[in-house]
Amino acid sequence: MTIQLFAHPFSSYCWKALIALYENGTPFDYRPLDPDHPDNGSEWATLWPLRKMPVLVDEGQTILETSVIIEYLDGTYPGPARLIPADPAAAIEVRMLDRIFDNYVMTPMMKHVSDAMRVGDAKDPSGVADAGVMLDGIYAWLDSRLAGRAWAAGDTFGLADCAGAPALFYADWVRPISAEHGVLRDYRARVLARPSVARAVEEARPYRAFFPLGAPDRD
Ligand SMILES: N[C@@H](CCC(=O)N[C@@H](CS)C(=O)NCC(=O)O)C(=O)O
Repeated sequence: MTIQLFAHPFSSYCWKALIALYENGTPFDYRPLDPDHPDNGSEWATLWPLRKMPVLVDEGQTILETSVIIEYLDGTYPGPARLIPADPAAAIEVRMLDRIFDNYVMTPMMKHVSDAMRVGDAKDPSGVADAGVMLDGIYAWLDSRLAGRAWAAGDTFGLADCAGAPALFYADWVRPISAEHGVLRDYRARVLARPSVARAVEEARPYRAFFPLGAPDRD
């Protein structure tokens, strides 16, 4: 049975799983979550009532949460790109950076995006201000942590980069990484040029008009 991924090409967390699949050329059945495929949406809502995407289904198992999806792919369908190192000490850095990108880049980036879709009293300016402070703080930390590294956790592309690529792609749109954080800016450019990531960027391009803050004319 082929792996099925319920996803949308513009979703940052869907990119994270897609990049892992593309890295190893892992065959899968893309189940788009869009108005043209209402059956996919109904099945997805049954699989994961919280309606978070992506969701991976394989061999009767439903795998939720992108970090776990990538652990699953790496363990069950290993390819030339090992996304989590076998060495436990190296794996700690990879997993730590993965959590940092999700919690402290993706989350405050999404706060900006979700607030832009709210109207009137539902808006949360102080929450957005806090999210901006978090992004500034994590940009500075990452700029120092990534110094001298080709990829987020060292010399090898892996899980942390699958998380870092979409998080930094969109975070730089909502709160540009300043020139003083040259290491981080260079890492973002490098990771966006990786073929698996470039493919996700291209697949998302037709949806940019829907970016609620206005997509910048770059990338
Ligand atoms: N922690 C989850 C986050 C998934 C997530 O928040 N996905 C977003 C799309 S980028 C989503 O489904 N948003 C819809 C919503 O929150 O209603 C993961 O790693 O899979």
